[in-house]
Amino acid sequence: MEKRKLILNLFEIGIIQFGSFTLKSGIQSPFYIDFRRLVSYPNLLKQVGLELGKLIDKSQFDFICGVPYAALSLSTTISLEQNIPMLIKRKEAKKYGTKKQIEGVFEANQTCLIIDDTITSGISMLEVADALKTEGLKCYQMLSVFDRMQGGLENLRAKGFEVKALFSIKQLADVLLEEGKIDQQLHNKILDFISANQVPIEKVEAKSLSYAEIQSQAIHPNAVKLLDIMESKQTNLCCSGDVSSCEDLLRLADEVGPHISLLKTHVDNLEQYEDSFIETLKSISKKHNFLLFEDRKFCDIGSIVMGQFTSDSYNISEWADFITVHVVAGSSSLSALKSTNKLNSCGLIVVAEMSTVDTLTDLNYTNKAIQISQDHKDIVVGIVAQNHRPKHKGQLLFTPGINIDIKGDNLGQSYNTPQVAFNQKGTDVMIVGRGIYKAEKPGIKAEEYKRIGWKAYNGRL
Ligand code: S5P
Repeated sequence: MEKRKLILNLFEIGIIQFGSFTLKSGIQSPFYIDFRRLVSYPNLLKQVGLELGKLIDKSQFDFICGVPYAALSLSTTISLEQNIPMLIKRKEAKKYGTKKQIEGVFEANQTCLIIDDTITSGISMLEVADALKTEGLKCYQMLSVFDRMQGGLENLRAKGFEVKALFSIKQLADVLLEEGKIDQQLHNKILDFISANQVPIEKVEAKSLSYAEIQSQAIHPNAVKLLDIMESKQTNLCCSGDVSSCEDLLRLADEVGPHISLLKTHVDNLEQYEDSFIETLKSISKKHNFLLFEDRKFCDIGSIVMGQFTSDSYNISEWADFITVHVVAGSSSLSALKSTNKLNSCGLIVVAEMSTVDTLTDLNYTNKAIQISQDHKDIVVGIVAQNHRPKHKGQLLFTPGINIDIKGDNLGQSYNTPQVAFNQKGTDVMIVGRGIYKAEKPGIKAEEYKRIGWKAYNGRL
């Protein structure tokens, strides 16, 4: 079938629609492409499969794999038509059993072509490529029906993939204009939208995995536990309870408890600290189902951090689900903490980059801290950082310096909004202190942060 005819047929069945559509990112788009409708038109599905098939050379790969769900029917069509074995990427990784992300019969080092219906930023295809790589497969080529011309094709090529698309939004708009299906004004609006909404490679790199995907690769039991809580309570909020007395902290914990997944403490800042305080805090954490994160930022030589972690005065190793560590002393301090045998019940969070305006954590330091975190992936659940994600896919990014009302505190702290943190920097967990505990009603404020944070996380997927 001629390409022009194919475009007109796709337009007729409503796969290409014009109007005002709100995209997942919140942006208004003058057009919408929905290939999921194609399964209701088997003849047309077959035609699209045939046209895509003309763009591939099956001697160059062993399998094809469609990006779920919309491209599954396309890959099946091509697979049947050309007798090419198929693989299926699970949308949600299995929680139990093999934890396998790719279904099908394959061996390490075999190659796979990835198929999608639409390229926007390139992120979805990259995620499938990552999942294939994790299973030992190789991927060099990608194919899509449609390119929205928003930079995705270039992003994927910049990452070294050979990418082809059957047609672009410009070709589609040109055909529909020539055939009188849209007018010149709409044609201009489409092209203006494309040039104003390019997705740069930096945004693609900041894009992080879904919580389910992180959980499927998480190693430490507390990371798995935390992600379970986040999903079940629908909150990625860590409240930093930096109040000065135990009494105030217990009150705060009870108020914000229903809205948080984690409570962060600085117990050495608390007046009137008594051992019984921790017992009460633990019971509040059980009641509201959140975990405890002591932000002690251990940073000395191995023999000292071991003592600080296990000493009687705060007994941190006995109650904290997570602790922060600096790696300024090198990876040996992490090995020392591990040798206490207390890290099965407590995960480490490495401070890789700080939020202060004059921080000394430059790129060189941050990269080394991320590398050390990866090297210790059995005990490190994630990193604290602003602009960098952990290397290991099962580790989380925790980001402090979040406030929806102010930009800084005149003491060096600088703030971002949750939207910036989740959508531009790929944050997984936001840490909010004064934004919540200084509010008149911390419980209500925490609920507001919870709602904004969850929405922002969903916007990045
Ligand atoms: O870089 C950092 C790392 C941390 S852990 N910047 C930070 O602000 N923090 C902590 O996050 C800090 O110790 C404080 O407990 C919290 C931020 O509090 P806020 O009141 O500024 O939201």
